[in-house]
Amino acid sequence: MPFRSGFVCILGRPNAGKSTLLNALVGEKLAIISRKPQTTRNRIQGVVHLPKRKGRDGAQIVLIDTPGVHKPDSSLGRKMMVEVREALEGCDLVLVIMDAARKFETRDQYALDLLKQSRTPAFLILNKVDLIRDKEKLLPLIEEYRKLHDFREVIPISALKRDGLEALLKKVVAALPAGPAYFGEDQVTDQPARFMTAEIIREQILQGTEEEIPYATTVMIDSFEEGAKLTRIAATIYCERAGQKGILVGKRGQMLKKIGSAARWQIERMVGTKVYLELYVKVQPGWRDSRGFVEELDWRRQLEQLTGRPAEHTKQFENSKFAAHNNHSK
Ligand SMILES: Nc1nc2c(ncn2[C@@H]2O[C@H](COP(=O)(O)OP(=O)(O)OP(=O)(O)O)[C@@H](O)[C@H]2O)c(=O)[nH]1
Ligand SMILES: [Mg+2]
Repeated sequence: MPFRSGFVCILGRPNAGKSTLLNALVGEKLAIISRKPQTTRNRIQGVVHLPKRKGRDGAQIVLIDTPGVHKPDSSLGRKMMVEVREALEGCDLVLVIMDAARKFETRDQYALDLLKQSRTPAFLILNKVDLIRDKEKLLPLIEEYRKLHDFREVIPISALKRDGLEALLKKVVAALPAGPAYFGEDQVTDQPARFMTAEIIREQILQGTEEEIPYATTVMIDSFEEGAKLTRIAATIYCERAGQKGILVGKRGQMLKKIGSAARWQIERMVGTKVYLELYVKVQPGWRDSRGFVEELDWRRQLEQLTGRPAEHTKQFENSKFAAHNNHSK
């Protein structure tokens, strides 16, 4: 059998476990996770390398994690939904992730509507089955979903416990066309360290704060200087109101210190050097509703500004289908 490859979009409502699945399949933490819905704001690419082994053909799966499908009520939300649509365009297979521990709701229909518009073959992935003691209970749910869409496969998994992932990978590979390896063995994502750093900081905010703050916050990297032994990073956390800034900074700066040191530890593991991290907090009233500000947050756009070249022309996209994929979606 020939080598197989393709682009596989992970689609579903907020909190279904899309990013947990991406990380579990790639085997590295590429996307941040939280208990709060609408954690992921950009599409995130992760490459699963499956070299040829005895009894198995070689394959490469390019997964694209996406923001949770929802009805947007801000510029940020609308941009998130654009990211979902761009990820869907030109992909070979869609993995629709549903939370098996919840009943089907009208809100779940949005993801199915997008799927129907894309006309791409799809698998239904019922996630979080570790929460269901009586697996028989899955059967009526599967029936219900089957009536709503013609899924090629229905696969129950637990992304968190890594249950059912081998079976899932096998079926994904079988559904992909013959094709080349688009990415080198050592490449797992297109996301530069600079932007993963912003996400790591945002994850600490999501985990450490409550109510409006996680949603009203964003992180921008002001400078990122890599040295052989030390990486110097300055980043600004934007929030919408003075009261939020007060909480983010905390008494005598305690909160900001906590966010900084937890993030620094993870950034050091990623870049492989010591990290000097400077954090600032700024109030940017109503940034979520500012189209201009939201556009500036887009790391692909920031990369273009930093390099003076369109993102798809950076080294890692050369000769790849992803470049075509990106051009296509503009
Ligand atoms: N019990 C259980 N929890 C899970 C499983 N997969 C994910 N979770 C939890 O569900 C929550 C949401 O997970 P994420 O991976 O961030 O979900 P997401 O779909 O990427 O969410 P958004 O980015 O907000 O759209 C986290 O608390 C995860 O730990 C699973 O298989 N079992
Ligand atoms: Mg996510």
